[in-house]
Amino acid sequence: PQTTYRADYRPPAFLIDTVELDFRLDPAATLVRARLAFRRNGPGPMRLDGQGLALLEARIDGAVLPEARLGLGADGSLTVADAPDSGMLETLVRIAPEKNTELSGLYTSGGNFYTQCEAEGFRRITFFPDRPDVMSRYTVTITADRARCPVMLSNGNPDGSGGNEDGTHWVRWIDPHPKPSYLFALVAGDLVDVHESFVTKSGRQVALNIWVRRGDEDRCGHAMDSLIRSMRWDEEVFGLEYDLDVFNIAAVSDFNMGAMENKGLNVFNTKYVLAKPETATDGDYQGIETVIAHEYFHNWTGNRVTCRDWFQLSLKEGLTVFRDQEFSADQGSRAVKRIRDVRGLRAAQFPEDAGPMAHPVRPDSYIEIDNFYTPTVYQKGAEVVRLIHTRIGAAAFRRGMDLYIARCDNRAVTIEDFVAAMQEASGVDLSGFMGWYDQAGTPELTMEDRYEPEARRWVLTLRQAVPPTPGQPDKHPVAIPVAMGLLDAGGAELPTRLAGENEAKPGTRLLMLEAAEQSFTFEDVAAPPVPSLLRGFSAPVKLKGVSQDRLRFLAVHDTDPFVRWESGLQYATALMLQMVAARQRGEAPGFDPALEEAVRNTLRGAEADPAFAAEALSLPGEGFVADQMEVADPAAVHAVREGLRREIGRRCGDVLRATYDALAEAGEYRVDGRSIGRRALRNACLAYLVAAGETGLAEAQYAAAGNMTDRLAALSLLADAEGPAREGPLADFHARWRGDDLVLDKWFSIQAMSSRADTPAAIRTLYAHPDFDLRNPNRARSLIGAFASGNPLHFHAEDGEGYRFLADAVIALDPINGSIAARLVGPLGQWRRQAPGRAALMRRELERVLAVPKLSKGTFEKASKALA
Ligand code: BAL
Ligand code: ZN
Repeated sequence: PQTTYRADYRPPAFLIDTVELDFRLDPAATLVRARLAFRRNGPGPMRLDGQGLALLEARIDGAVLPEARLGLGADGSLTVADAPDSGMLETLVRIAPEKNTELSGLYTSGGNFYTQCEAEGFRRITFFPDRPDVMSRYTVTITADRARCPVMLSNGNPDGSGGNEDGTHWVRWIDPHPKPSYLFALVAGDLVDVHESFVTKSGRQVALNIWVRRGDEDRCGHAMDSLIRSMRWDEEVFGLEYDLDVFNIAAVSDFNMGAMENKGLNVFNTKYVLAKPETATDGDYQGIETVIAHEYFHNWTGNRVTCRDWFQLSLKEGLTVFRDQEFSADQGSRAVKRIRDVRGLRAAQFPEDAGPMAHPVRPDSYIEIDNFYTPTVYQKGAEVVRLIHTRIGAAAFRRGMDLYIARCDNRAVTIEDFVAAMQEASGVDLSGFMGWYDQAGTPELTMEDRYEPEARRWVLTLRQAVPPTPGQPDKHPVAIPVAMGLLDAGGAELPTRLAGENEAKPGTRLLMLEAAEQSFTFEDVAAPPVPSLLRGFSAPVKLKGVSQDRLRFLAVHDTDPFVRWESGLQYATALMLQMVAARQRGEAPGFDPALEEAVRNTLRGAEADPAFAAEALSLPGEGFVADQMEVADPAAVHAVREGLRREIGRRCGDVLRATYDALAEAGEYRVDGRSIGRRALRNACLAYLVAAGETGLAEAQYAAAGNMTDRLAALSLLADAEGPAREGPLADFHARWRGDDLVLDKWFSIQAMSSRADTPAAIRTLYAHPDFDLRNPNRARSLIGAFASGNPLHFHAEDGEGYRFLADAVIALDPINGSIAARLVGPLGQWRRQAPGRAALMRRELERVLAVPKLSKGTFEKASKALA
């Protein structure tokens, strides 16, 4: 397959100013007539992307194009010879939505029609220069059987509808805003809507609709509420107002991504729309709020201002993730939100940055762009936007956003355009931040300090190094903002004065590390201080050189909640690594009493912020601990972590039980931050108590639970148990929810992640279960993805059965949906960090995948790069 390089970018030969699309919907044979008003923009032939389209007719300015002027490429594209410099190109094509299992382009799900066009799905609908720098105004007319498709939606505002004598009807939609083809959408079928209205800050009325299958109407309240809060927040924080008369959201259960920001018609995975307390966990509720906000915020950062080419993907995704993170932080506890985001970054992005698919936030090349919707482009991209925000401050950032939008509205631009706007608005030189966009790898930040008592001076030395990554052996220093403060021996925050400054500053201050090594000298320091670095995780780096003593101190005393949490996590991680090493030497791992003290301390202060306490109580994950090892040992890490959980549960049983009992839900179920925090803390206590042998408590909670959060928390603990304590609740859960896809996904995932010895065999049984459906991406992820990414113990089973299962599943899925298969194959790429025996088994499975004839280019790219 062909590689596309960023350096090869050329402007399009032709622009398309207006697009008129006429759809005659039929699951087996949909007809699409397109009228494109084109004009020359640069040198080159008229080449239109296309994939799997049956061309029935082609005309320019009304004249039929003879076959001799039409070149159909092996990739499905269409080249028109001797095209004039401007005119109207008209094509008629036939497609078969019901045969489209890739779920890219126009497809059917449950008898309804949906589209997914990002990144390159529009070419599966009609011939078009399917690239984001071709922005056009669309008019869309849809005709379909009235009974089958009472509802027919597209982008923009409705512009008329009518009936035909043959039992069909039509609707027309006009989108007044120019947009790239990846933002086109069509939804049609038998859907019902939940509606509200919203008045923008300038007084414009907007109709808000969420379209779902009949019967799901009672599960849209949280999504609608989140949408309204997002719209208000974007007006208040960024001054950005919605720009159409309607905002439609359609939910579909077969969907490759989480959701899609199509202009005026967002299409959502049902997972990020539907929720009621009996079926959705607190995590689901939070996911809905985040994704609804994210897609809505794209209306300006992505849609009105879009990307010039797909290498700039983080221009819209990093910025929009930053915006949704800020929105969620403003809805509840900023500190807890930051902790969760950093946890997510470390669980997914740091390993990617250290693995075979490591790529810069702005990649240099790709084979399949779908493979670059990654934690690096999204989450690290958001961190880079946050670095700029931290460096220039909120007020300058807002001015920068105003300038960016004013200057780039209705244009397809680059990351340079964004950084230039921030630089101009702030007056700060941001050139040192470009390395964050162009270099892969997680920088390592090492600290060293010395105290000079006679001079009352404290000197901090910071060094940075970015490890080599595939294709990038040599790295340059980047700009790293280090938010920091100093504590005295009693834990009080000290004012700080750097050499050369006239006055001491109170609280947190920002140091800018711009070279490979820099020292910072602090004056008037009466005694050796304890430094608190990277407050709020001010940069996505790995901090080294902080002693265990200091971590213990900071975990209790720091004024910054993030550093308190982080210090506890790093302390526990170092401890677990020592225990793993002891175990590998055949020694008893022992128990550090500081952990018991930390748990008791956390529970004593838990009432003030239960969500924070729940975070502080969670031990580092198995994946995170294994990632810190030169050669991972998943079984040893699992054994050490389980042993610690058991020991903490045993030693702290009294306070854990008291907290568990005190937090019992009283009154009505609520999903506000405090209630969510209380449930999280209670379930964290339950997990320790069950680890110490109190399985009955989980059984009782499962049976009595009035909401999915508590029910699932109990069930996931019981899934590791033996005998009827496990089988009864699992069977009950299945019987109760077998008609509900989203809940049934949880049933599959819980079993896929079980640590029981029979899990590898159980996975095969679940794969053959009548409720398992490889064609449904959520279901495929719920079993295959949950196992390979969420069960390191069994995925890395000594005999290679976990790897074999994953490869079998990828090979079966690839011809159905290559995009999802490519996503799932990823964990096999971790072989370099495994012991030689496991590494060889993983490589063998990658080779088996690569040997499959007609492998999708996405899976080929992932598997071949993993082996390289
Ligand atoms: N643009 C793809 C889905 C999302 O990031 O919003
Ligand atoms: Zn996005």
